[in-house]
Amino acid sequence: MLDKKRFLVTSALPYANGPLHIGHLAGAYLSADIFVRYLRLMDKEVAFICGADEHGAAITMRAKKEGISPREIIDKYDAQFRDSFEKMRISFDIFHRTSSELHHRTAQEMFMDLYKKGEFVEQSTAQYYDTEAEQFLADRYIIGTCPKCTNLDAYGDQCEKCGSTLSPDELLPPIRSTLSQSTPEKRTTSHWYLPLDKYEGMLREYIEKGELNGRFHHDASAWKAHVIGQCKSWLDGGLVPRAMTRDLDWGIDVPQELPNSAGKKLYVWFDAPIGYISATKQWAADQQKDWKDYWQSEDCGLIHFVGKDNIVFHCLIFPAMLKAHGDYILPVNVPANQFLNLEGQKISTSRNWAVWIHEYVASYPDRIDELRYNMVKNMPETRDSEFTWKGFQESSNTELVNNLANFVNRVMVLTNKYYDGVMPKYEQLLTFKASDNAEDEASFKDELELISEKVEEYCLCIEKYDFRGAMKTVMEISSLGNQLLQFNEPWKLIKTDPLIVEACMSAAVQYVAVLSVLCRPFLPDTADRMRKMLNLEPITEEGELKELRRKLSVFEALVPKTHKIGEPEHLFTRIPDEMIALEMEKLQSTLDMNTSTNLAKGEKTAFTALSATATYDDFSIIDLRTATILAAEQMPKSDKLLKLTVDLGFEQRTILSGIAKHFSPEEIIGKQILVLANLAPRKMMGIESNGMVLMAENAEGKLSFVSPPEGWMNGSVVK
Ligand code: B3M
Ligand code: ZN
Repeated sequence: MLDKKRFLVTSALPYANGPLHIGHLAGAYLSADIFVRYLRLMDKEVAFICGADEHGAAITMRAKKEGISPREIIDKYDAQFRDSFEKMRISFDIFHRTSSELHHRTAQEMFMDLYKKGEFVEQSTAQYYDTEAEQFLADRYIIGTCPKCTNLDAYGDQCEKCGSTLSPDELLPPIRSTLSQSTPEKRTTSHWYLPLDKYEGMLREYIEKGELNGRFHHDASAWKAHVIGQCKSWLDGGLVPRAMTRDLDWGIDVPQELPNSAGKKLYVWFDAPIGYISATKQWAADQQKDWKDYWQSEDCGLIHFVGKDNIVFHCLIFPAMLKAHGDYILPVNVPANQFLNLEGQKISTSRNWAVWIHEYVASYPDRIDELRYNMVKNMPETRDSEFTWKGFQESSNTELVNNLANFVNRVMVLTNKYYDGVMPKYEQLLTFKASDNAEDEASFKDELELISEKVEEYCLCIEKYDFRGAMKTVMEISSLGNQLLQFNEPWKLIKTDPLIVEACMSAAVQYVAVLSVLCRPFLPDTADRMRKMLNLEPITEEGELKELRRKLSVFEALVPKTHKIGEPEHLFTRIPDEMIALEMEKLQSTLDMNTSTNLAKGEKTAFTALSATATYDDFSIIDLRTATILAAEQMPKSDKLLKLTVDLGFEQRTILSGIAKHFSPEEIIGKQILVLANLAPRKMMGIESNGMVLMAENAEGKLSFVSPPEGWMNGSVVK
């Protein structure tokens, strides 16, 4: 796999229209970072490229919503991205911006090159036009029904429910404009189209066989099945010409020398992937390198890390653009990830259902590796996966604290105690047999061989983009280390069999040295701290893994004889229950807020669009009842939740409600309320909540109970 001299690794350019969340991280950034750090450890030349995607309707929509200019929006999020990525230790070689002059020029040049080669077809078509807002509608501004999953709120470019990439003409009615909520009409406009149909044969060969111009290009069997599957289904559906320009006022101008270019901008999906090229140009200029060694040389392997909603752009459309140009290499792999869900629901920016990276790094600056570890554990490598705070706590505490940190700490403590921190003789390790007669008893040399095998397994996993698998082998090595200590019990043998202890501890220190290298791509801070404890050179990611493998293969000591290690410290501390409770509470108040916002739509229609249409059947499964609050108390350790005892007429229930900031327990006892009575039970902070209290929220965020008239019988059906 690593048969290229150089690698150009990209992570999807995030839209500068909102903060990053854990789904982004698990999808395209952490995976790429792990891979790139691995390449560097294997002594490969690599450029790790990213930047902010600062054009397109996503930006203008956000600016409109916040009442500020697109420029202010992109500056705000560009700065936030840089900070979040740096704190999460995502090691880009450059994080660039598509608003930069260099990028505008690069994208326009690419457009002109294709234009001059006659690669575009100019076509007049009827497109959606909002007569109230008096403008053509960007794909994002058009909402209609998804042809694939019947979601009524699919965007003209994508359905967020099923992840399908769409074009506005595929949307089924009812269609509406998000600018005015009116039904748009079709008007004629002319644009430059890239005839993707022309590239269908080439793309099919490229995707299905890994061939280009009839020659081997890459190992198609190394691509993820879901990536190939999505591409095939697009190809099978037949490719059609796709417009590479738009009628917009925010974006990169279509080069003015072209006729009819006034008011036209480059399509954001034309310009964004070129952002990888312009970023590389900037980086190469800064480093005195030649960007063409990366983009226009067969010695270079181009790899795009993206989320699943970006697959077709990177596997079909961008390759068609690059091929149309002719001078560029095509990706050798696009190891896209699927979606990460959060606590049983899809992550959603608009519903604030997310763990936001900028919040996490601010709240838990010393727990970066815990998040990285959990992201890897839950990485949606081949199918959608799920992040839960409980799971986060559990795996941090059992795997990082009990296994990894515990092993490293024991080795450090014992080595310091028995040998004053000076490495026991490595030779003991190679010749010593724990027992002379028991054949099945492994020598310490065998232990080292086993570790060697694990290291090879780790490399194979990473090269297959199986990062979960690689992380697992790291934890297995740590478990083996713990078993080694447990089995040999140096604390018992130190008096009677000092030679066994010497060999055992020597092996254990080697394990820690191995772990310090293997942890580096996943847990960079932790790796640094292990090196410090071992009193070894910090890892600079210049071939250390290659060197480690060489040493292991010839049984060379990883920590030299007579080397004195440093002081023990704890690599990880336990995640306390309070942290989990706090985070769950945050999510709960989002849930409450969303529910009350939906119910208070009457107050908010001036600001918020109505939710998707509910059918009669949708409504009929909702069971709303009148009820009375019998008792209320503040939940311990929570400033948001009240624990209510509610009389529903036919039974009493416990309901946890996130209203503590709005009401004191005393003032609401005796209140008559409406309850969503058939809501699935939900356990929070150890207590099961059975139902939800309905609240109306006004435009200022103030809450009010929704109550039946006084004296109304509890348990009455609301319909
Ligand atoms: N900004 C879409 C996204 O953030 C888009 C990726 C561009 S990669 C060239 O999902
Ligand atoms: Zn859909």
